[in-house]
Amino acid sequence: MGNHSHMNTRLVLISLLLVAACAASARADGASCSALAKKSFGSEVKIESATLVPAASQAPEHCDVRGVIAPEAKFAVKLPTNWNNRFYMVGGGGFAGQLSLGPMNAGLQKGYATATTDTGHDAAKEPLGAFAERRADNPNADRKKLDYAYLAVHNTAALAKQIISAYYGRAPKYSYWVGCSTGGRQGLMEAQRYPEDFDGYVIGAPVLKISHEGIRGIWNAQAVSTGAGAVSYDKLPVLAEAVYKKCDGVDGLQDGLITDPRRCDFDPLKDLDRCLIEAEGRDCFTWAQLQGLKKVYDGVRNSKGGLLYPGQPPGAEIAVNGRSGWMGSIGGDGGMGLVFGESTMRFLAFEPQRGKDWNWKQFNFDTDPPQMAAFSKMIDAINPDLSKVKKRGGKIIHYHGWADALVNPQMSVDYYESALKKMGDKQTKEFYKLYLVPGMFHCAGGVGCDRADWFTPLVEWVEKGVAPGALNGSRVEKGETVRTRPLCAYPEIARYNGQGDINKAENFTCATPSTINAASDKSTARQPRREGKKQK
Ligand SMILES: [Ca+2]
Repeated sequence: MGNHSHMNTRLVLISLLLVAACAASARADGASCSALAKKSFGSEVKIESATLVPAASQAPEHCDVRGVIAPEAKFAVKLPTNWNNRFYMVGGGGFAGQLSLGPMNAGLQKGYATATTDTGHDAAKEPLGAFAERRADNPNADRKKLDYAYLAVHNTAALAKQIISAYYGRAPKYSYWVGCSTGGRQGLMEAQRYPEDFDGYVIGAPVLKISHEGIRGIWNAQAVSTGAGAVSYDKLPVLAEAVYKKCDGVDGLQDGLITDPRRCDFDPLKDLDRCLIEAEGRDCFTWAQLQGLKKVYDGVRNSKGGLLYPGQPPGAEIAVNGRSGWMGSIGGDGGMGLVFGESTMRFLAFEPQRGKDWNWKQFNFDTDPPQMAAFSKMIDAINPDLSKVKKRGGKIIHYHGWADALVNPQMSVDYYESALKKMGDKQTKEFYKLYLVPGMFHCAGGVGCDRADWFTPLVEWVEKGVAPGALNGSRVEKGETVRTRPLCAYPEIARYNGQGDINKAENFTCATPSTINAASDKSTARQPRREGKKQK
């Protein structure tokens, strides 16, 4: 320190500026990028490559860092040369198992340092839940299950921040999570288990109770994908027409949208035409089909009538460009709802594992769900206590399409309600808002105003304290905006002002609806109806 005492302040300043200038220029030349590959980030981390990628249409110039966190969690961290001092991490989908490289570009283009993880396994080698299967050639099965449940996301977020600090010489000022579906669950899990990781979260259509999503996929398949109750996809237009005939106008406006499906008591036994003879006709359903559909809307129940999972809200049956919201999820061959459910039960849900020879027809709705408690505790993002997020100034924007047939939007409503109850209504809404989008399918698509910028309002909220009110939803068909509508923070809904173009947001106001007996309340309290002999 003796030498320094002889330096005058001016010299110190000049040398500091020189150091800063060198650091800035070194960043762009690729040397400091490739140097990351030689840097140690702990014994668990192996950096496989660090490459400076020139600017292209998808992304600006950035340092692309790839590697593995032991045992098998691959990651990518991308560091733009012109950094905005912020971190942006993207989530995965389904059983994950791959890097979400495409979604990183949205952040990268705005100057965010970004990260993604495959959550500890490679879906190309181990599809669906096979990564968790205990086999001689899969020694890390248990750890891979934990990594998929939550750990790999946290470890990757922590590592990404270390890499960011090493590269830029400073930590990110703000950190954001953006994900939908499994990515939504991952973000909620972070908020619940590791609230220190992020300042803001965009949580889309989260598979927050993934254990029970599996149960419901099997339930729906047993109801309408097999046996006498099977409903083929070509019957969905008839179903959709009946649903919208009954439910569209309940909100007071015939606009092709069901504002709140909980307010429409659609009942297949009353609202669909039964075939006169027990042979299926084009526009009618057999008694067995009606009963199967009733089960889908009523929800998953055990033999005593206890509700295990809420029923599908009406509205997702409708088709866009010939594709019904139910296709790939409910009806037909059971789609992903069934495939995911069965794989979950084979390899993740039970101890001991049921294994690859188990099939979905064997699921027992009385004895199996209680045996899934340990799995649920590990993987479901259902802890309503987010007070640590609030305490550190964190903010959450959560959205879900009301016409989502793959992940039931009622789960988002139930979780949000549980958070309001746990932390207080006003206190919760100060940092956490839920937006339900009428007519929107899983994450996007459908008949509603599904185009919305969820991220910019989140940043405004986190960094400037500007709380989001109604957000701007729009519907685009063939490149043209054909409808705009305010997306309202729950429990508010968009109400028509009574005059003006129903396709223009300006003619709607967010308003608090009168209290309803929510479908979930109703169904938890209600005993199953006796599905008797005669049709009403
Ligand atoms: Ca309507």
